[in-house]
Amino acid sequence: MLWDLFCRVIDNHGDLGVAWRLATDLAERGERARLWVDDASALAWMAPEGAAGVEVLPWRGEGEFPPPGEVVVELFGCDPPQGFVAGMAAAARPPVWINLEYLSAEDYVERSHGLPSPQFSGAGAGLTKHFFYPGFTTATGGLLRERGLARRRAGFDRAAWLQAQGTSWQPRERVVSLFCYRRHAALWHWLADQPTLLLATPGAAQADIGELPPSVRLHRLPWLTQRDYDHLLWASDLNFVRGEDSFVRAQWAGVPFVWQIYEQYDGVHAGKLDAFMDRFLLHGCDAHFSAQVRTLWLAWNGFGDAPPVLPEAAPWCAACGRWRQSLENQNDLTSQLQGFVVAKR
Ligand code: TRH
Repeated sequence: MLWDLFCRVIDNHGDLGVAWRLATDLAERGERARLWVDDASALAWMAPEGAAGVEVLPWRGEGEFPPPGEVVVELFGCDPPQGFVAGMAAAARPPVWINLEYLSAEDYVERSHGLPSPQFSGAGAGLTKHFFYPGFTTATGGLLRERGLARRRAGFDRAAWLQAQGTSWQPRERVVSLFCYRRHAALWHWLADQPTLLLATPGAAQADIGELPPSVRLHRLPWLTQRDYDHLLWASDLNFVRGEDSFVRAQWAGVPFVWQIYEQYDGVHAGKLDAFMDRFLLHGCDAHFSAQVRTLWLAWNGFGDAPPVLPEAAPWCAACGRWRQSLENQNDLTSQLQGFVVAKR
């Protein structure tokens, strides 16, 4: 099938990051994807070589559009152009129209996933849009997880990859990756307890470094391709991630991670953060460990006091492994999307 994906870049890189990941996953499964995006500039580093089966097209307001494919996915309620929607309404067999929503662990996701939204006005009057919610339970649309991911991860050579990035890894050194909106002042203190190679991504992670503890070696990374960003997560013992896509990829990496949530002006991100911690810490974690993780994550997001130390590595690794396993037992998002489309057609 031909899938038209629409993406509007609001800020940061998650909108395009998710869109690109979905487009390439569809293409790898034999579908064809047209990715309409208003600002594709980040693809120059995220995916400089493009991908077979994915065509990237500029979305510049209204204008002439080709007839739609069999499926239209608007990411994060970005409203495809009216001219394109008119083409959908005029098609002999209108495409299946999906609004792929933001990821959340909150309960409403299960209730809202798959709901229809009949269109009563505008160019799409008479059509029905469907809400598709990614999520962490079987009653949601699941998470993006391309085929062969676990196999690639298992064959990954950390020392060789780090060397190729222009750094080296010394035995017994803890490797930490850092991708964030802002750093907490306590980070250097947390990392001071053992030899650490700190791999900082561009932006806030690298800004105003100041004085590092003697135990920390800093390596500044350039923007990596999306594939290499995964390698960074696999090479690390602890990942600081943010937003939506890097947060999911850290869960597939299966090692301890700290999430910085995208801040919303009305403060609703606090509830979203809590909802995820509640689910994650349910999986066989004892009270002491759960409290340690919760305090750390809250502090990293600007809520509450900083803990004096990081949680112990062993229970943290075990919790992340269990969590990954529970997610791997669920159907991935692209498979679910394909099934949903077939059922609606
Ligand atoms: O950039 P983000 O903060 O994106 C955010 C969130 O998605 C948020 O929910 C959304 O509302 C906002 O954008 C508009 O973080 P995220 O989601 O992790 O996206 C980053 C993408 O960049 C992800 O696909 C990974 C990719 N990436 C690379 O490819 N190379 C890199 O070197 C780095 C650091 C990231």
